[in-house]
Order: sequence, then structure tokens, then C-alpha cells
Amino acid sequence: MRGRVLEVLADVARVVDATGQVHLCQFRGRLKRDVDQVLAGDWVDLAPTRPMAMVERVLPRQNRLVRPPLANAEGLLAVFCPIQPMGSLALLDRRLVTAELLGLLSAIVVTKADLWADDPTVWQRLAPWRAIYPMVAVSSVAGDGWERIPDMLGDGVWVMTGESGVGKTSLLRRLLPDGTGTGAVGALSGRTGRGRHTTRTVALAPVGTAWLADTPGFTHLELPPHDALTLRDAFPEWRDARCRYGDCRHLDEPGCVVPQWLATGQISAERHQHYRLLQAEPEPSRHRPWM
Ligand SMILES: Nc1nc2c(ncn2[C@@H]2O[C@H](COP(=O)(O)OP(=O)(O)OP(=O)(O)O)[C@@H](O)[C@H]2O)c(=O)[nH]1
Ligand SMILES: [Mg+2]
Ligand SMILES: [Zn+2]
Repeated sequence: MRGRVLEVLADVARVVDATGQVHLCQFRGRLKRDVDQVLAGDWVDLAPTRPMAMVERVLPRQNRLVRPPLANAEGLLAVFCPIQPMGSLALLDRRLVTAELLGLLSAIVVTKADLWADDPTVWQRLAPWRAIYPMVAVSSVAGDGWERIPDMLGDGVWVMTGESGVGKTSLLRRLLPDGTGTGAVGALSGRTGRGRHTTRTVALAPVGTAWLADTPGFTHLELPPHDALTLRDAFPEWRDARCRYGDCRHLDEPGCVVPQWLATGQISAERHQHYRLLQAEPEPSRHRPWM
């Protein structure tokens, strides 16, 4: 029997089969030795042993995220809050670039719409992002917007990321079918003391036909390994720029077309500034594999 791992807890896993039934499973001998051998998101073969089914084999992975530890992710849901607390658009771009570098789809959820629905400047500020990425505004208090999310996610595994306090866990609770998630969601993202997070396990929660993983609001977010041109291409707005030099990074090189686009407002100066800062960062450490 084929199944998808929803969560790994010490030496058992919760695995959902094709009919939607969830099994608590043990691991076959050699899989036990290394915790990373079975991850949430993995496709596995199960043997219907009793009293617990057994994970026999992990199918080859498409990709593997380190933080959170997750296999076969398809998309990154960037959660942004424009008010209380005011999010950082530089960090939002960092998350979107991370998705691009990892080859993931991306989409943006703008939270706490109940607090800013009457403020048109919020939409104006977000216009450059809205032009490029799927974007939906939600309020977990008023209950608006969230019903558009399942369609946006399709049927893959998505990982939710965003600064602490933006409303990720609240949104996930809204999205879950009644009563299924309360326990599991609570365990995902906890806080001990001052803004220190503990995430022991990552769990996939059902959202429509997709699976969504909550994460705590990481403050330090290192980009996956990349080179300058891959980073350049992680910004869709200048992918078809034809500058004098093919390896133009659009950072003050002669014959670059991007300054004109910036001057006319065709592309966002704010995004370009974030791009410039990302290009100026030291190389990310290579020892930490992202995939
Ligand atoms: N007004 C308003 N408050 C919200 C909304 N969604 C969440 N909140 C509040 O924002 C605070 C943080 O919400 P969480 O869902 O815990 O945020 P989080 O992104 O999971 O935070 P971390 O787990 O720390 O990364 C809580 O006090 C929520 O009640 C919303 O739509 N409107
Ligand atoms: Mg949370
Ligand atoms: Zn250029």
C-alpha cells in the first residue's frame, strides 16, 4: 500500500493512504536508525502488519527541505502581515527568492485584513507583489478570504512561512476541517520564553486537496546556495531583460535596461533594492544542504 507521511513522531509516523485513511505506523528495521530517513511529505510503501502498519520503504524524493524538515514540497506560502506587527517586505522577498532558488511555487497570503481593510495604502504598497505572485488577503478574525486558499494550493505539499505573529497558525486553524487540527496545530509552533520557538515535529494538515505545514516565525533565514545569475533570475520581473551583456546582473552595468524600467516605474524600485542587498550578502554556507 502506498501512503504519504503526514508527521514523524520519534519512532512512529502518521501516514495517509489513497483513500484518506490515516495509519499510525512503525518503521522497518534499517529505517529506524536515522531520523532523516523518513520525513513528513515522503511517499512510502506500507505493509499492513498488526497491531501497527509498517513503513517498508521510502520512495525517491523530489526534494528535501532542511527547515522545516520536509520532503517533496511543492510550494511556499509566504504569509505577510502589513499591520500589527508591520511585516518586512525585504523579508517577504527573501522568502519568495528562497522559493525560487529551491524550485518551489510561491504565493502570498496577506493577513489581518480586518485591521487594514479600510486603508487603501496597504494595497498600493503591495501592488508590485500582487502583479507577480498569486495573492490573497485574509482575516482569521472576520473569517474572510481564506476560502480562496485551497484553490491556490492545488494538491501538493506547501510550507507556510512568515514572521512571528503574522497569523500563520490562526490561518491554519481556520482552514482545517472542524476539530481535526487543534491538537496537531498546537504542537507545531510553540513559544518558550522570549520569542524562542520550539518545533519538534512538522505536520502536514489537510487544506482542500493540498497539504500545508505550519512553521514558527524564523528570524534568521539563510538563502539556499546560489550564484549571482541564479539570484538574478529569481526575480521574474527582469527575466526577459535584454541588456548589452548576457550575464548582466542589473546592478549598474553598462548597457543595462533595468534602470530605464525603474525610472518609468514599470518595475518596483523597492524590489530592486531588496535584490541589490541580497546580491551584496556573503555567500551562504555550503555545508547546510537545503535539498
Ligand atoms: N486582528 C487579527 N488578529 C489576528 C489575525 N490572525 C491572527 N491574529 C492574532 O495575531 C497573533 C499571532 O497569531 P499566530 O497565528 O499565533 O501567528 P503565527 O504566525 O503563527 O506566529 P508564530 O507561531 O510565532 O510564528 C495572535 O494574537 C492572533 O490572535 C487576524 O486575522 N486578525
Ligand atoms: Mg504559529
Ligand atoms: Zn541588466
